[in-house]
Amino acid sequence: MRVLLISTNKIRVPRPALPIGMAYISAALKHAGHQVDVLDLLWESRELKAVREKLTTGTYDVVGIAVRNLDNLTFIDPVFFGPMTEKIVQCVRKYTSATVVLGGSGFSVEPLSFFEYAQPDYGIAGEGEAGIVQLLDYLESGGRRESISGLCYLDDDGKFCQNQSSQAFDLGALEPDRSVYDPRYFEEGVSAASDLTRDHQPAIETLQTKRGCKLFCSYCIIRKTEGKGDRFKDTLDFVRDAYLSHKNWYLWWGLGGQNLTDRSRETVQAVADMHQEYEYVMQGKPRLERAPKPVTAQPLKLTIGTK
Ligand code: B12
Ligand code: SF4
Repeated sequence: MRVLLISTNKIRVPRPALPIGMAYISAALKHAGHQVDVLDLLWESRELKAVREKLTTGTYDVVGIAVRNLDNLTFIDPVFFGPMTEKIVQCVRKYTSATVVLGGSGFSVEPLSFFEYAQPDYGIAGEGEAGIVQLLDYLESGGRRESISGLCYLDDDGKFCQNQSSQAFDLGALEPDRSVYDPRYFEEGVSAASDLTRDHQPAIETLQTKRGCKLFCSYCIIRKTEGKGDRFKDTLDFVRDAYLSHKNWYLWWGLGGQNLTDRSRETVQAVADMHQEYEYVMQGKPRLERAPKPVTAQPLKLTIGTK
């Protein structure tokens, strides 16, 4: 099927976040044989005009809308992103007969409320790789909606339903489709200056070492976005991923306060073993700094070769 993925994230403070969720969805769709086109609204000053132009110049069976943030979580200047998503859904309906699917961490935090607000055909709550492919299979060939991972939909009586997310996706099975990243993300000056930022900073490449968490901190949303329990990426799969993304050689560690677990330490050690520059990471610093020297393929190839 022909799929358009739209990233709606416009936040440039403290810096723009690469649309890694969309990159994983794109990879899963392409892997399943679908055609994928993307529109990243970060680069568009007139969002609806950009959506309309995309919809009228291409033909799409499905439009997937990635909602990373529901709001900006900023007390002094709160912004809710629901209205823009709703308008995009309406725009898709006006110009095409494509099926509209919402997904993303923002959507997953409040699937019912956001579904009611934006009124898509479907939503996928939680990680989306399995669900989006199963949904397209269903749209093409029929079957049971009840078995689609994380699917949100209205049943025949108009009642909202949300399927369990299967959490069966193997993080090592797929690299994110980095072709969806606009090169402008990596230019200085792409972030917006604010009280929070001292200077302009380019985006940071995000690499996932695991999904989910085995802990249950009451305030945390990870169960909704990634699921319960730790699912680690194999160390060498991570190293390969790190190599593929090495042009922007930053790693975030302990994202959003997530624990540096023993297994994650093993992963960092694998990277550190390859590059002396990273030794200090094991001394407990929270973040890897930009490598002083470019990463070369040779040691990585050797390490991956020992798997
Ligand atoms: C890492 C992270 C950050 C890092 C980002 C670093 C970077 N280089 O990207 C930092 C610390 C900078 C950050 C900042 C912010 N973050 Co943040 N962040 C996260 C975190 C921990 C992981 C996000 C991530 O990368 N996940 C990995 C990808 C692969 O997963 P994903 O995006 O969820 O995508 C999957 C699914 O959602 C789905 N999916 C995604 N898109 C689509 C599209 C379709 C069509 C479908 C079907 C499915 C689908 O499938 C994907 C693959 O499985 C989440 C919490 C969490 N664990 O989810 C919060 C989270 C996303 N952040 C949040 C927020 C609010 C922010 C800030 C606004 C906070 C602030 N005031 O500064 C900023 C905004 C930054 C920006 N420019 O957008 C909220 C969003 C919810 C909300 N309330 O709006 C979250 C959920 C945390 C929370 N407290 O609730 N963040
Ligand atoms: S990710 Fe962090 S905050 Fe969330 S449950 Fe796990 S340990 Fe707690």
